[in-house]
Amino acid sequence: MITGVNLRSADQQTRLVPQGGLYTLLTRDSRGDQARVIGSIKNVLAGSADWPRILAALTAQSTKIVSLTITEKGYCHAPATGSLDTTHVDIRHDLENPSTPKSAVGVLVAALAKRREAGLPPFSVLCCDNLPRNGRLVRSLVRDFAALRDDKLAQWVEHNGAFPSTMVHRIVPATTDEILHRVESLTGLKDLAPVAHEPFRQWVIEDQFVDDARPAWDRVGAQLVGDVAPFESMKLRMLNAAHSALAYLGYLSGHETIAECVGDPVCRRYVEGLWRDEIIPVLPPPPGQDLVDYAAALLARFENLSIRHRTWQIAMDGSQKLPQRLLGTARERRQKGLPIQKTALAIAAWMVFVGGKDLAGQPIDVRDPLASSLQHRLTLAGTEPEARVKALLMETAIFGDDLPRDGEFVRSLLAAYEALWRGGLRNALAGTVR
Ligand code: CS2
Repeated sequence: MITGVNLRSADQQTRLVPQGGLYTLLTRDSRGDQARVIGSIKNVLAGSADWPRILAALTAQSTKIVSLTITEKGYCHAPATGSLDTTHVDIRHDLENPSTPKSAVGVLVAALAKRREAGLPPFSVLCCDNLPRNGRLVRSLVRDFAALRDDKLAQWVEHNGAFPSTMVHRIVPATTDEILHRVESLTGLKDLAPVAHEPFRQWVIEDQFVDDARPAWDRVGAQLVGDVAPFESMKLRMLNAAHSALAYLGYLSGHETIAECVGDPVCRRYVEGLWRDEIIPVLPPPPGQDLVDYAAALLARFENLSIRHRTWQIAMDGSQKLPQRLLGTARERRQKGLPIQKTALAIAAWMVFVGGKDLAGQPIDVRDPLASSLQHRLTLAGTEPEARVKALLMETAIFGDDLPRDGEFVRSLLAAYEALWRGGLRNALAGTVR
């Protein structure tokens, strides 16, 4: 039995509960759309109003797994280092009010503490977000938060808990009215919570659960492996890196969707070059995987016109995404003395984007947990490209301590930013694929 929980908003609960938890999956590609009703969710709880019932569900003996899909920013960590952000307003709240937590980490720790008191084993925590070594990351966040409350609790979690890493891979754009109408016309049913997605799917899971308790996911296509890391780096540095690069460069080019970006020959050649020249040469593939084939398959998936995946949607929360998607590649290339021109152009496009105005001076709706800090740095920096780039590089939660001190990294970024700012986007893109 699956209980859905949303800590932030009651929106999904309002949609799903009257439907008995049923929702439609809409698989879309050039062959057409296919609808299938899913009946796995039995209940949906939301926000602080439901907290007693959320806690009861989390501390039930029958609860074996708590999976998390809360996006990168839901973890309240510093993206560059992975450490718990103890200055985060929700974490501060939860440390002061441990029995009525707001953050996911605070909720997990409150429930684990109760399970320990009740003599129950912990649940396994299954992180399904796009973060590097996501299980290990959540383990350390939970342990560090627990240690701020009670050392014994932290040790108990460390010894008894399980935090398998996972890699979830399927392109799923946000639901729009067009999707609601399409589902209704296909099924004759008014579904307020459908999910549209591409046909491709991949779920790689580290097989490490408390008391080995997990559903037989391997029987329905999941890959249960000893080490997820190579799969996850490949996905983050190939698919997600290309997504973010195209999101910023595409948005600034006036492209609304990823399919439009790869339909534009200049953007397409840029992303092919980014994979071929900069990412693949420093990425060890999982056993048996050819990265050139992988890139070709990604490009074909990006071309899917029925998946209207907006550049603006992917551009959101860049501060939480850049480190694992683009900066890891940049760092490794710099350590090897290799050029980073194309990677730098994507980072520079992010720098323009978070400035809140496109290259024609039109306002951009920037959504990012660090937006106000970034904006403040830019306001102090003024209008000169060099000052703006250097100001943004001071955001160590994104760039760490090392990259801002790497002269060649800074020079490459400056060159890319200037190329965008002074020469315009088309010239800058064309300049990297010559
Ligand atoms: C995207 C991802 O929104 C984004 O940042 O890059 O959601 C991407 O579609 C998924 O990771 C694909 O599995």
